Amino acid sequence: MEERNKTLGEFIIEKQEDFKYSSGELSRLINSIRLAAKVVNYKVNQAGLVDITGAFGAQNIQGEDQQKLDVFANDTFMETLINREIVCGIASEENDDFITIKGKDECHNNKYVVLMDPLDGSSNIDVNVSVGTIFSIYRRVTPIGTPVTIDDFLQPGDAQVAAGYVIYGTSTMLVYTTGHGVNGFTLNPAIGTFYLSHPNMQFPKDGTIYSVNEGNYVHFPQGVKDYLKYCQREEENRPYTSRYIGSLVADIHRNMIKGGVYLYPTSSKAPNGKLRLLYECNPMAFIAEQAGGKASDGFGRIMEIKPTELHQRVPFFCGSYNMVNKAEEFMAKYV
Ligand code: AHM
Ligand code: MG
Repeated sequence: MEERNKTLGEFIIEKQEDFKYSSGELSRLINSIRLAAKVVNYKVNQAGLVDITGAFGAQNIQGEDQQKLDVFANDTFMETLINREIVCGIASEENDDFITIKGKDECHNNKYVVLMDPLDGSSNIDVNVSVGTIFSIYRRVTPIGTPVTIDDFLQPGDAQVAAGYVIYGTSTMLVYTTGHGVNGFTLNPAIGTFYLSHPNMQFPKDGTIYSVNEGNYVHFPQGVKDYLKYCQREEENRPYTSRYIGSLVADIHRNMIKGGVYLYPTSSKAPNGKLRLLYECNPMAFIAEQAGGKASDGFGRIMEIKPTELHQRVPFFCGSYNMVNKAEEFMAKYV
């Protein structure tokens, strides 16, 4: 028989013993995410055919206009996780507050909470550019059998049990880690199955790509300005190449494969940066570190930050290890 790649389902079963708490709950949870990802993928692919592009007509908690697909993706992930009674709580970038899920017999007996950005990069939807879903999974810290509280969600990234993203790109991939490396699975749309296509993904230690919204240059801190000038200087393997899609998932995914650094620093317009610690930065940081890369707020590890609020923003420097180090060196000059 011709050998074929493992499916994601097969991989999850095989790896179950790697999971810290191997009751199978985490495996079922990742399976639910896989299912929701396929539903969202189907919808994303219909953009242009049915009326799903454009604004929904409401704003989220951060005052950003919600897109129809933002709302669809949020509902799909929420419904899937709620219906399968697989988690005890969910927090989403699109919702003001976390929700509590009572689960089987209304006993609050599930162990995990999920934090997610259901459709990241939504400004790209209408122009047929890659978007993504980002998720982060923690074990609850409050006792089983009680409703979740905010403490279950405000955990540092280091406490993550699993994290990952789905990229709806030229092909659709699900990439995730449970703290044992990073693996990527590509969806075969004809049969609706994810196959292991990128085993043990690794950030090259060095790279030649920098990804930043350079339109904000004048608003950046001096350390970032100096680092960008360093990237552009004609020396050694520089100038680097500038590549910025404006979809975090796609920019990080490319840089993980090719070698590069992604920056969303503070600016005079956004004094805490733009990206959300819990929904975007922590899961991407977990992936980056598990793939041999690095994630920082410019001065220290993202995953050591103790969150104080659900929708907290943080500056984000993420990518090839040596490149993030170099950016930090420039930042340190202005402390
Ligand atoms: P979103 O969650 O509202 O989609 O915003 C996050 C996105 C990231 O995917 C992307 O890297 C960044 O915002 C782009 O922001 P900007 O347009 O300011 O460069
Ligand atoms: Mg986002």
